[in-house]
Amino acid sequence: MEQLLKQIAGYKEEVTSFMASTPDAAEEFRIKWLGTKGLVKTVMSEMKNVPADQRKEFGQVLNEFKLFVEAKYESLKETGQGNAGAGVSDIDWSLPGDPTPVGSRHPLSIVRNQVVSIFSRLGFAVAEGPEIEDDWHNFGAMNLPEDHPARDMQDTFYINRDPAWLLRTHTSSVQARVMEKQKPPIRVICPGRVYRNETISARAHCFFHQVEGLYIDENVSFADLKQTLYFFVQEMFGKDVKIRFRPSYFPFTEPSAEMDISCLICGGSGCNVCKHTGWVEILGSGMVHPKVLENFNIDPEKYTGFAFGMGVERICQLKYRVNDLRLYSQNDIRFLKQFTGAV
Ligand code: 2NL
Repeated sequence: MEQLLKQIAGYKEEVTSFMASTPDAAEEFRIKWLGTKGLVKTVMSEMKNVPADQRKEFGQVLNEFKLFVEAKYESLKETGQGNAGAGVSDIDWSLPGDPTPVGSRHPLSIVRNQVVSIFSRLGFAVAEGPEIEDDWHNFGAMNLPEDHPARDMQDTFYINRDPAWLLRTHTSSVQARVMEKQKPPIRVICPGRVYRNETISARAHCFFHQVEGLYIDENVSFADLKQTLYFFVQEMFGKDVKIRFRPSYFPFTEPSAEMDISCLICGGSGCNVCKHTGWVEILGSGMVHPKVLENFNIDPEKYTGFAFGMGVERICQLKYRVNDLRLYSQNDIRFLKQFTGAV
């Protein structure tokens, strides 16, 4: 009896200090202690040698020992270790983790940010406005006559419920709102989405993105316009790029001019991108029409201004060789992930 109690105490110590050292340590432990030929069964079988008057007391000791071993086995199974922090599990913690895919900025956002950043270095502030506009801010204030084709249902999206409202066709409506609130000097850049009722194809979409600029102060000249846009082109496309202006017409500017840059692909010698002319068009511009200034009570005798507008898709096409406008709005991950890392 004395002998047996000592043996059980020794077993208890052994069980307590057991630590998993291999992935199947729990199973080895079970076979050694709880298996059909295990040590728990062996000590249990000693019961028959215990004198009858001590059996009750000894039975309790044995039972407690069995529960103790079973508890240890459960904890070995659960943690794979039996002792928190010690031993080994079947997870290899040294393996690298699963890669987390990194998103990328949309190419139009990248280019828009670059344009905004270049003009902000020249002192232009960013202004934004609503995409749903009224006729006055989008057309009337910009000197577009009542019968101008742009006002036609064919070209502009009017709101069905109330055709007094429309989806802005250019961001000039934002500059209109700036001129309404602010007196010269005005120097703003307006990036935003605009809408035109077009059949969608590789070359046309029913919405696109614009950046327009407006600079009004005393003595603002066409030379200022040229130098500002020349600076922009050099920052955007590099120092070797040349510019040229062609006379044009917009109702809101007079005189008006479209600006070309020397072809980035062939450097001016002629290719399909420039249709063998050596030049590609990138923006429209001009001196703000006196009627537009008058619409906002800005005296055209005292103040002059220049304005310009460019399509972000167009700039992006020239920078990144995107040859189908639809790619910008299809969200095809194979297209978008090519811009990973750009800001
Ligand atoms: C183009 C041409 C242009 C403007 C936009 C403008 C704005 C005000 C007054 C006068 Cl508030 N003009 N904007 C002027 C000339 C051209 O855009 O081809 N855009 C994509």
